[in-house]
Amino acid sequence: MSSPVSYELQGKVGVISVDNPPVNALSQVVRQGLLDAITAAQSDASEAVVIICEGRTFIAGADITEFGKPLQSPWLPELLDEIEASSKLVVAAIHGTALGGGFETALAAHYRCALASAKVGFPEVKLGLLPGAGGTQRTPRFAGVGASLELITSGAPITAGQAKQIGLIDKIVDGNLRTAAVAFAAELIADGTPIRRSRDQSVPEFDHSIFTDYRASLAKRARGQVAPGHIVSAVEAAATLPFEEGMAVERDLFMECMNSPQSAGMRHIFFAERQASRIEGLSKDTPRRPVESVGVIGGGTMGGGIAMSFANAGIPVTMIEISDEALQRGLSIIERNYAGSVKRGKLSEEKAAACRALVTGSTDYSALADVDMVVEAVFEDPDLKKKIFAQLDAVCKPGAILATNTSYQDVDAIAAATGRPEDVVGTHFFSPAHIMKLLEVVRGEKTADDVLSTVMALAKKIRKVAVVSGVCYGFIGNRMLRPYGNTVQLLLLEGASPQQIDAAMETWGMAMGPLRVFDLAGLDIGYSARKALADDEEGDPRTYRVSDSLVEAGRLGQKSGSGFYSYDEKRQPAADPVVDEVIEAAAAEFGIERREISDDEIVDRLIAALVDEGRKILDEGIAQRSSDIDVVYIYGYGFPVSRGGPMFYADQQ
Ligand code: 3H9
Repeated sequence: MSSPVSYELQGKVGVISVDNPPVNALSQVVRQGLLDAITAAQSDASEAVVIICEGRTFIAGADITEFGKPLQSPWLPELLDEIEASSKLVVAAIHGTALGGGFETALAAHYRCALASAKVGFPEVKLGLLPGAGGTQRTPRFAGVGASLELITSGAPITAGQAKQIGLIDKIVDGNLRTAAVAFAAELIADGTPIRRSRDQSVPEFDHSIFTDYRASLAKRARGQVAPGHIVSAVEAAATLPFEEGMAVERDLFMECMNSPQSAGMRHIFFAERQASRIEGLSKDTPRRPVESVGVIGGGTMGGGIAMSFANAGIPVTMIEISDEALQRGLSIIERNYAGSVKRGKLSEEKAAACRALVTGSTDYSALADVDMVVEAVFEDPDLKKKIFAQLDAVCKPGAILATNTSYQDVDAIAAATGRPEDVVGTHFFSPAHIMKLLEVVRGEKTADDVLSTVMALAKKIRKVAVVSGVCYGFIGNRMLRPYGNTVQLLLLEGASPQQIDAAMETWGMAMGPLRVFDLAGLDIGYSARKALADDEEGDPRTYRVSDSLVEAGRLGQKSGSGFYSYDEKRQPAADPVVDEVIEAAAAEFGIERREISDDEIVDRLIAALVDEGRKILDEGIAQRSSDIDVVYIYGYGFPVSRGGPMFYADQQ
């Protein structure tokens, strides 16, 4: 097998080229190839060496598929030491994304040039890791402590221009990268520029309190995660110890993270997210329909967020509402949201204006005659939805994709209201739709393959993580929420308080405890849904008596100022003795003797409720694979990514 790394002389410059698609990850053969090439360069006619990559990107990091397996030589830190020790001046030439071990390779080179379009960074923290090949030691020597802590703890890449400003890139080049990099290397030799090894640089002055401050803020921002704190310790070692000793500290901390269940969970999600886009029985080259314009029906919170998701990706949207007044209200919510993003510095004024301009409105369905796709986002009334789909069938052009944003309803029944059920699909967004990453794509019995394949590709374009679900009440996520909610109600009756349940789940890692979630969503929603069911379908009264009593007392959740908690004007929750009385009365009604319940029992029973339903969902073929369920819970329900999702967590236990 030929090596993915080639080496050739171009005049006085030796060019090492990595070609390991898709992202030039540093698998063992690449590391070996780099080692062979840099070794060869030491004794040939070259005066300098350029490291460059073929394909769409510079090295995007260590090969994550090798993690958790026995180490194979050469080990990346050793290879990078060899590169840094080179007696010939080494230049890294960056395009695409130089990430993690990829950027560490560039930092081991003596100089770095990059195309302006390139980005660099350390996403390791998102895998529960820290840079383990000198990144925490070399970065502060060029960029200083503050910028390094920001770059490495955030995991967010920066542009080549920003990297140049903080000293991580030496030159921004344009045109052909190889030509420019070879010219840069030749220029450095001609100027007699000395070899600059990071290990010989000293870390610029810093204030020691920065480490304490970072630790304190990360304890809040990255609650319960090990890697961010370890990153601070590794950077502190870089700033206070000689290079070799700092490297040893980094190595120990890296190995600790690598062997942690947190990193295993986060690595699982990295691959699960990519796996989720694969649809069983559908080949990669299933044709796709063009989607260059979209209609959204309904200008409420959901419709507005969906419209923004498309507009943010440059896709024009026509929003339909029943009256001019409702339309104006919908459009002004969008306006406000964009203004808020500008104010928070998330979006430039120009970009916000451009996105906003892509959303227009109408009260007439005929405005949808030419759109490529429509997403219906009206409230959960099955008859209304069917009526809307019959109307869409009448006005939309042939081949338009007709999607419903229902959270629960039968997509097949909605599709049957049209004469083209093959064009109908579910696209279940999560609120706020312009922010939440999850999109459940509901495959109806008759949904055409090209419709499904189009929607999955479109999801990526609008920066959502899409998971395919079959048709059932609540699809994957909301269906699992039902037994979870039922168990919460039982725990209340048996002796736990709302505060205890929420605290136990939040300490365990959930973004928000279940009772606060219920209050946020509105207790009346489940109440009305249940009241619409026949008596024998309502289920075990122990699983809803407390909530129902609260609704009947006018406590609908945050929106009415009280639910399981009382809320002040800033929507801060406070325990309320009235709720305890409601719970105690319900427990007495069912003859349940309340007892002390441990936090562990709360967590175990609630997670088991999710997992049991998840297993049924798998058995019924509603989810394609167990990791898809994990992706749904991580991206849609605030499940802690460091636990890898409910199904992964259960497998680990
Ligand atoms: C590290 O470097 C540790 C070191 O500090 C220390 C070591 C001692 N490995 O995302 P895409 C696959 S930790 C293996 O769809 P995009 C991916 O699974 C690493 N495989 O493309 C997918 O496979 P498939 C730090 C990888 O264009 C395919 O490539 N680096 C890796 O949307 C395409 O991926 C990172 O965390 C990898 N490192 O985005 C960077 N990366 O087609 C992780 C990707 O079979 N990668 N694959 O599903 C990314 O963020 C994105 O892939 C990237 C491209 C932005 C590069």
